[in-house]
Amino acid sequence: MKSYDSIQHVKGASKFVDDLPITEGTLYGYVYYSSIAHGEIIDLDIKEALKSDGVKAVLTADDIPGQNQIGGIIPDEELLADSQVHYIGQPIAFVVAENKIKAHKAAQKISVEYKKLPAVFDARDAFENGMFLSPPRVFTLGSVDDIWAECDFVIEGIAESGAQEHLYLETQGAFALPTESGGVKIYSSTQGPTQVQKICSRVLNIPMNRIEVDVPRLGGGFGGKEDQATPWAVMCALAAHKLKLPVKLILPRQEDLRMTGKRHKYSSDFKIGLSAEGKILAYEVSFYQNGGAAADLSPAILERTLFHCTNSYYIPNVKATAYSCKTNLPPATAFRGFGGPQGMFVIESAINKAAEVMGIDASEIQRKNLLCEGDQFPFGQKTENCHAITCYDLAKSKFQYKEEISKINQFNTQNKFIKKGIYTMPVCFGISFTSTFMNQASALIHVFNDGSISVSTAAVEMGQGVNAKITEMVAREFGVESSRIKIETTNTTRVANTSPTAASKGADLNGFASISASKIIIERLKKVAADELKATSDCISIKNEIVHVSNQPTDITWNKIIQLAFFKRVSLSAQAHHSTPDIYFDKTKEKGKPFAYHVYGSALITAIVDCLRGTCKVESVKVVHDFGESIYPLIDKGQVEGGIVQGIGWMTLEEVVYDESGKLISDALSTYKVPDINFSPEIEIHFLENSPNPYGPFKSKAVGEPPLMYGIGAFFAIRNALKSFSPNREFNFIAPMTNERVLMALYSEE
Ligand code: MTE
Ligand code: LUZ
Ligand code: MOS
Repeated sequence: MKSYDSIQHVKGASKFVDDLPITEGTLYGYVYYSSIAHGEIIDLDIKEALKSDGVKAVLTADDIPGQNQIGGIIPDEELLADSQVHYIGQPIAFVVAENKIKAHKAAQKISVEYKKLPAVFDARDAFENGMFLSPPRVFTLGSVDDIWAECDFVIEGIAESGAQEHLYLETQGAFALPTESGGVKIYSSTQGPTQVQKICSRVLNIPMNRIEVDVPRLGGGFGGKEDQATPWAVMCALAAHKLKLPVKLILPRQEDLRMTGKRHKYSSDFKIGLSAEGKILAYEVSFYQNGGAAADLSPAILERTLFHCTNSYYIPNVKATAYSCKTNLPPATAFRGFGGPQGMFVIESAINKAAEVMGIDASEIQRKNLLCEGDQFPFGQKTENCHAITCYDLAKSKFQYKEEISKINQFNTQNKFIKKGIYTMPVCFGISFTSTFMNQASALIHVFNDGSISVSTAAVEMGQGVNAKITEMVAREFGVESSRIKIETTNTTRVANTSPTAASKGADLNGFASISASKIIIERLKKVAADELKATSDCISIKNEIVHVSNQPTDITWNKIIQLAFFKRVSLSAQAHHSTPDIYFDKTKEKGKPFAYHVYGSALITAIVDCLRGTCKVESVKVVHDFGESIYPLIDKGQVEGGIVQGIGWMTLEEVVYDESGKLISDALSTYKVPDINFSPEIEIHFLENSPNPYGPFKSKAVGEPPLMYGIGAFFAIRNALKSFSPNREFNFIAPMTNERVLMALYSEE
C-alpha cells in the first residue's frame, strides 16, 4: 500500500486553493484588523483607503446585506467588527484591490479611533469577573463528598496546559466567484463546507442553494479549519457578490497566526482521594477554559474535556465542573483531541501528585484503576470491548518496562547532570461527535459506463488519508481494483448538509455512507447478472472484477456487467446517507451514550534531560494501539506518528505567548517552535491484534485524534527525570515543559 496523494504532494502537483487557476478580473483581499484587545470603535475612516491605487472596495460591517453574525453554536461573533472590538486581530474591514500589495497598502491608510476598555486575558480572572461564553457544566458519578473521609490519601493541586497553534502548512484562504443566479461559488480551505455555506447564506442573505462550496483538499486542518475557515470564505463571497468579480484571499502566515484561534489553554484545580492500596475512590476537578472573545466551538470542547476527565480509568465518585471563560484573545477553537487532551493532562497530574505523596510509582496507581469491561464513565456510558488493560500490559511487557526502568535507574546513578525519565501513558478516547445530530454523512456514487467509479462524500481530505481509506472501502465493496475509483472534491452541491470532517469520524461516517451507496448499485448489478446467467440474485457476487455465481467465476467481467446494466437502462448512480445508530446524550441529566465506541492504547515514553542546560529530548515513544482491523495500516501508522509528535510539541515545546496588551508575540516560526524531524523521537507502533471493531467500517477504528494524547506522557517522562536530579524539590504541573521551564523548575528559589 502506498499513499498516492504523497507522490503528487512531493512533486508539487497537488492543487490547493491557492493553486487553482484564477479567472480574469480576479481581485485580492486584505483583512484589516483590530490593534487593541478591547474597545469601542469611535470612528472608522476608510476614505483614504478607498482612494488608494487599485482599490475596488473597502467593506465594513455596513456593507453586509444579511446578518453580521458568524457564530456557529452561539451567535456572539461578528464577521466584521461593528461598534466594538474584543481582541487584537479581530477583522474590521475587508479591503479588495487589483493585487495583494495594493490591497495591503490601502489597508494601511485605514484609521480607527478607539475608546479603550479594560481587557482580560486569563481564564481565572475572567471567572472572577463572571465572564463566561456559555453556562458551566457539571458531570457527576457517585458522590465525592461522602467519600473523602474514607480515603487514606486526599491530594489537591493545580494543573495548567497551554494553547497550541495548528500550523497547518496551507494557511487559511478562499476564492469566491459570482454565479449567474446571483449566488456565489466558493473554493475554501475548510473542514466544514456546509458551515461555510450556511454562514455565507446568513451574511449575504441568499438561500443556501445559491451557494456552492467546493473543497479540493487541505494542506492540514487539525481542527483549525473546522470553524475558523469560515470568515475568510465569507469575506471573499461578500466581496464577490458585491463587486460581481472573483475575489481571493490567502492569509499570509503571520496574519494567520495573529488572527486565528488556537487550542484552548486550561487552568484546573484537582482533588483526588485514594485508598492505601492505590485505588482511586474520588476525583473532583474544576476546569477553567480560556475560550477567547467568542464562543466558536468552545462549548463543545468544554464538554469533551468533561467526557475525558477520567481518561482511561474507572473512578466510582467523580465531580467535574467546567467553565468556559471569556477573555480578550482570539476565539480558541478545535484542535486535535478537542478538549480531551486538556482533561487527560489533569488526571495524569493528579495521579502523579498522589504517587509522590504515597511514595509509589505513578504506574502502580494507573494499573490499579484502568477501565475494565462494563465500567461506567461519569456520563453514564459503559465500556464495551474495552482494551485498556490489554494495551497497557502488552505495552509494558512488549517494550520491557521493567528492564527499561532498571537501565534508567542505572543511568541516573552514573550520570550527575544528565538524567532520564520514563512514563506509561494510557489513552481512552470516545469516537463520535458529542452533539449526536452531527453524526451523519452521505455519499454519491456514479459508475460511468466505462467501468470507472466516481465517489463524492462529505469528507474533506486534509492529509489524514480519508480519500485513500474511502477508495479502499469502495473497491472492496464493489470487488474491483482501487485504480478504478476517483474521489471527487468535497462539494455542497453534490453532497449536502454535511458535518465537518472532524471528531476523527471522517472515515467512519463517510466510509459507511460510501459502502451503503455502493451496495445499492451492486444490488442492481446482481439482478442484471442474475437475468443474464439465469440464476438468482443472491448467488451472484463480484470478486476481482469478475462476476461469480455461487462463488464460481463466470465470463462476465466488471466492464461487461456495467455495459449490460447500461443497455438495460439500469441506473449506475446512487446516493446514501449514514447516521451512527444507538447514540444519544441528555444534557439536562448529563448522562447518555454519546460515543459509538472508544479507542484504546498505551505508550511508553522515555526522555533525557540535561539538568545543567535545561534541554530535553524525548528519546522514544513505544505504543500498543487499538486500530480495530486497520483498513490502511500505512496511513494509520502515519496518523499515530503525527499525532504523537504533535502531542509532544504541545506538552514540551510549543508556547503561545501574548504580551500584556494581548498581542501575540510568538507570531512567527522564529518565536514559535514546532517539532521537526530532528526533534521527533524514535517511534515504535504495535497494532493490537484480534480487536475487530463491530461499530466501524470493515471493523476498523477511527485514528485521527487519539494518538495525540500519548504525547502527554512526554511531560511526565521529563518530570520524572527532573525528580531524579532533585528528589527533594516540588515540581509543578505547568505545561508546556519548555527548556526555560525546566531550568526554572530546577533552580528557581521561590
Ligand atoms: N492528519 C493530517 N495529516 N492533517 C490533519 O489536518 N487532522 C486531525 C487528524 N489527522 C489532521 C490529521 C484531526 S483534528 C482530525 S479530527 C482527523 O484527522 C480528521 O480526519 P478523520 O476524521 O478522517 O480521521
Ligand atoms: N467537533 C465537534 C469535534 O463539533 N464535536 C465533537 O465532538 C468533536 N470532537 C472532536 C473533534 N471535533
Ligand atoms: Mo479534529 S479537532 O476533530 O478537526
